[in-house]
Amino acid sequence: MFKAVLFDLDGVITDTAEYHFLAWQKLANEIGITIDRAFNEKLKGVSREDSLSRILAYGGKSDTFTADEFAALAKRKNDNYVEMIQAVSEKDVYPGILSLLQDLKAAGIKIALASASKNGPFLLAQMKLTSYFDAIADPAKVAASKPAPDIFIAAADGVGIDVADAIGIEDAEAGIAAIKAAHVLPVGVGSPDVLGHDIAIVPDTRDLTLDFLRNVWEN
Ligand code: B16
Ligand code: MG
Repeated sequence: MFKAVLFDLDGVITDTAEYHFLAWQKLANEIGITIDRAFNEKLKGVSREDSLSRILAYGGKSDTFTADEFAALAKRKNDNYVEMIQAVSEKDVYPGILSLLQDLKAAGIKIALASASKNGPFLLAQMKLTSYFDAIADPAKVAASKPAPDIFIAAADGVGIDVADAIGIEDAEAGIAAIKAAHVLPVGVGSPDVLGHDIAIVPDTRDLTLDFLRNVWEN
């Protein structure tokens, strides 16, 4: 039986992707780049700095800004995003997630956060979920962001469980790649066309039950 579940945040626990999109779109507009929701798919699970690099490359402005200006742009996006997420509350937890966390706790299975977001601890607190988490991996402390395995390895380490005894849950292509590279068992939320046909996938977080995870583990 698995001993830990390593959760992605954005797209698995709640839908902060829309706020990320709106904040990036505002910043991109300010520097003369137009992004749409289709492009935003490529930013899911990707760190703040890597997201900005992708936006600048998309707009043909990779060499336009100095390192200081780049940092200021990333900060401007985050300030705007942080303002938006002040409104996040318990109501924003995706269906099925609270009962899964409760069932995992009751079963003695460790729970860790493996989010690329530096705002992860704040969001868990807003949703009143902090007490369910035995560890929150710090994305500022890992060498490489998703699709590298680092954040999932850090999350497993945080709860003292071997990666071979853990399940990772993700909604993004970069995140599933990170889980696989960490040698954690992946479970996807979304579509097999995006996440791959070789892993267990649920279309909706309502399907993420302890029984479902047990079945995935045993098969
Ligand atoms: P922040 P996840 C990721 O969260 C988001 O999907 C991605 O869009 C964002 O750029 C990244 O966190 C960094 O977030 O700017 O708040 O540090 O899916 O890994 O939970
Ligand atoms: Mg995600």
